[in-house]
Amino acid sequence: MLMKRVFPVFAVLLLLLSFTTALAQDDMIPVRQWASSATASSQFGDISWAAAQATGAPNTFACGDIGTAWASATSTEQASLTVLFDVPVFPSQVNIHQSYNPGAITGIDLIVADTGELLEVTNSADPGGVPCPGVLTVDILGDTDPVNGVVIYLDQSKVGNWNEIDAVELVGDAAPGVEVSMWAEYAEATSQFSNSSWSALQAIGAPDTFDCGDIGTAWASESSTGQDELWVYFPHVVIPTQLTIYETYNPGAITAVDLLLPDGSRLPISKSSEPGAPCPGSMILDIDTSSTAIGAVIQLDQSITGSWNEIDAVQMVGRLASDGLTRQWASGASATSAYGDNAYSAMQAIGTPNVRGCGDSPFAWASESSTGQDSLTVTFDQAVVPSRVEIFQTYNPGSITGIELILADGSGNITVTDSGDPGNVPCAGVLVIDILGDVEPVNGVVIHLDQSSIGNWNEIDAVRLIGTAGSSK
Ligand SMILES: [Ca+2]
Ligand SMILES: [Ca+2]
Ligand SMILES: [Ca+2]
Repeated sequence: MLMKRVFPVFAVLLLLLSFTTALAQDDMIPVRQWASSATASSQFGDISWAAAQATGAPNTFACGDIGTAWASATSTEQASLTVLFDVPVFPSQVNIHQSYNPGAITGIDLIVADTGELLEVTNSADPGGVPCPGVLTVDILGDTDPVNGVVIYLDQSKVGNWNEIDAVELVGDAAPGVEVSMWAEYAEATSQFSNSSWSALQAIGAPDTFDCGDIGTAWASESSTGQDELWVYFPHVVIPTQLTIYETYNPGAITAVDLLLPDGSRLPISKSSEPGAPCPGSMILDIDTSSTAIGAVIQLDQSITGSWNEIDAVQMVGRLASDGLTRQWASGASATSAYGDNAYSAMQAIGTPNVRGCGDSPFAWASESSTGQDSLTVTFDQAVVPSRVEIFQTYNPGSITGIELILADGSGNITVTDSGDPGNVPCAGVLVIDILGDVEPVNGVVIHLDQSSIGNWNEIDAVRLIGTAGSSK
């Protein structure tokens, strides 16, 4: 990763406000989260249109009968979709992203984390008029116990066709110290066997490799006997208590595991060499630390096993904490041009990284012309006093000429001086722009590119904004 420090130019206004909100956050930690697991009364397929297609950030950016959203078995049935979340919260809002025939939702229940009790949310039926694709927002009024799930009820006879659901977001406040169990949300590795099967991103999310074998839904390094590292990142900062590594081929090569701390440093976990595990099997590390963590680095020496030690998934359990920073992936996007309306559209820069290596991918934004001057604008749900912008590039990095920050109060943009790509970001790789100095709260970034300088598409897979909460939510 490249650390680029830049010195933006602007006035100082926000010190007092950011200080006040930092104090208020000592009590509760604001959390926005996408569903991490899902089940349904029925589903159209085991992979496409399965309930699991409603987990994670939105990834269906056109209105249509598209398999990256959940659909019930038949088109006009009464159905329910149950989604669960990593962090129990005092809820304030549920956002239901629909990608086909909105209008069938008759109401929602919330699931109480401790008891599993269902709480009916009154007046939560779709009132009509939600665009497609579009979001049904249900504001939760009144106090509840912490909840970690939502049940969505549909009567599709109302719309006469499938009402497909792409993603569900739960917004609320969490108590510090509450136990969180979570899967990696993105991953990178010192090498990967290919840009699709066996890529590092095959190690994110819940396990999806259920047999012992050389199977492409797990990460594998380039060389079968190589020394490699797999870096995994989680969606929430915790004081970790346990790390579980799901191995699906030749366990035995893990020589050490480090925690990744929020400041980017590494902290070794004691007794983290591989004792050997069944295959498929779990290597479970109990962790005793007072440090906060947001990721882990798994080190392997496959000369020990003489063959690939493949890793399917990594889970971290811990107590929710906050280092005062809010980390957000883009939730909205537009561009001066795009190569496609869905594939390659600006929307493909929303959410967590989902391009599995360096290459021309429809899951990243690409401009219409391979040599054009273009800009990509991404927006975020929460305004923050920015400390860092990370631009995940998956094809021909090098053409970014600079960025602007969009002020949350609508008063304009701030040009970040000297924020162009210095030309040594790897592919795939991240351009990191540290924002120094005091800035008013921002909720968007404009990225300018001049692709004539490289003569090919500079594709952007994802954008993350890191900062301190700069306004009340
Ligand atoms: Ca989806
Ligand atoms: Ca996997
Ligand atoms: Ca993407």
